[in-house]
Amino acid sequence: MKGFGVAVLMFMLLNLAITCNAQLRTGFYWGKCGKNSVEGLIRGVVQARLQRDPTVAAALLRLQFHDCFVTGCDASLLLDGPKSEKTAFPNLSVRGYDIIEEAKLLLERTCPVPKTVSCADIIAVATRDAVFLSRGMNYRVQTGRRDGFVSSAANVNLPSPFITVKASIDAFKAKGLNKTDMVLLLGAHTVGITHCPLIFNRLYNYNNTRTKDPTMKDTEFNAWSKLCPNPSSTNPKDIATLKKNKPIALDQTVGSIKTSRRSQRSPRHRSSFRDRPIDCWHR
Ligand SMILES: *[C@@H]1O[C@H](CO)[C@@H](O)[C@H](O)[C@H]1NC(C)=O
Ligand SMILES: *[C@@H]1O[C@H](CO)[C@@H](O)[C@H](O)[C@H]1NC(C)=O
Ligand SMILES: CC(=O)N[C@H]1CO[C@H](CO)[C@@H](O)[C@@H]1O
Repeated sequence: MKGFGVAVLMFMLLNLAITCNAQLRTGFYWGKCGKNSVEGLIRGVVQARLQRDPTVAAALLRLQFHDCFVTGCDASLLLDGPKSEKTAFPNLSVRGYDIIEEAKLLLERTCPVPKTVSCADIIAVATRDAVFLSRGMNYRVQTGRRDGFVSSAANVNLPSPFITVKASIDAFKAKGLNKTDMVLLLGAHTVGITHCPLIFNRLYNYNNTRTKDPTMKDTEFNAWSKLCPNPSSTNPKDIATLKKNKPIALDQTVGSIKTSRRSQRSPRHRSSFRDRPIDCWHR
C-alpha cells in the first residue's frame, strides 16, 4: 500500500515535470557519461546513505515534492542565497541536499563532459531509488530535465501545514491535483513519520487557548499526545512515528500529516552548496 501510494505520487510528480518539459525520456543519459551508468552511480550514493539512515527516503520524497510543486521539477529548491528558502526557513527538517550534492560531485568527477547531469534529474532518480530501496515500488524515471535558474517569491505556493483541509484541497486543485493526489502527496512524503512541533499547537495550545483544538476527538488527542508528549520541544528532530496498522485520521486540518512550509525565495541566486560552488542548473 505504501509502495503503491509512493509510486502514484511519483507518477504525479513526473507528470508535473512532463508538462513543462517535452524532451524527457527514459535513458536520456545512456552513453553520456563514458562507460558509466549515470543512474547506477546515483543509486550507489543513495544506497550507501540509506544504510546509514533509513529516513533518507522520506527526506528525498519531501525534497522532490517541494521542488516540483513550485515551478516544476527544476531543482530550484537547491538555490542558495541570503534570503533563499533554504536559509530563511528553519531548514533543519528539510534534508537531503547533501545527498544530491554527493551524487552531483561524483558525476562531475566521473563523467568526461562536465555538467552532463542536471540536479533536477538527480533529485528524481535519487528519490525513486530511495523509495525502491525502502521496499517501495520501482518505476522508470524519465530524464532530461533542465535545472531552472529563476526563482521567484511570487511562485512559492506550497500550502502551509497549518491550513484547513479545504484550503489544502484548493491549493492542490490550483496545480491540477485532486483529493486523492493530495492525500498521497501529503502522506507519502513523510513515509510514516511527522514532526511533533507541527502539531503542538493543536494538541496543547490551540489558538492560544492553552488547551487542545476543541474539534479534535479525545481518542485522537490521546494517541497524538502519547506520540508527541513534550509541548515545549522545538527540536525538528522530535518526530512521531506513525504505526502502519493504526492510522490516525486526517481531520479538519492537515498539520498532522503535513510537514511542508515555505518561506520566501529570493530571485536568481546561484547555487553555492555552501562554500563549494556547483553550477547545478546551467548545463
Ligand atoms: C483523482 O485523479 C485520479 C486520476 O488522475 C483518479 O484516479 C482519482 O480517482 C481522482 N480522485 C478523485 C477523488 O477524484
Ligand atoms: C481564535 O481566537 C480569536 C479570539 O481570541 C477568535 O476571534 C478566533 O475566531 C479564534 N479562531 C479559531 C480558528 O478558533
Ligand atoms: C542546507 C542549508 O542551507 N542548511 C542551513 C540551515 O540553516 C542553518 C542555520 O540557520 C545553516 O547553518 C545551514 O547551513
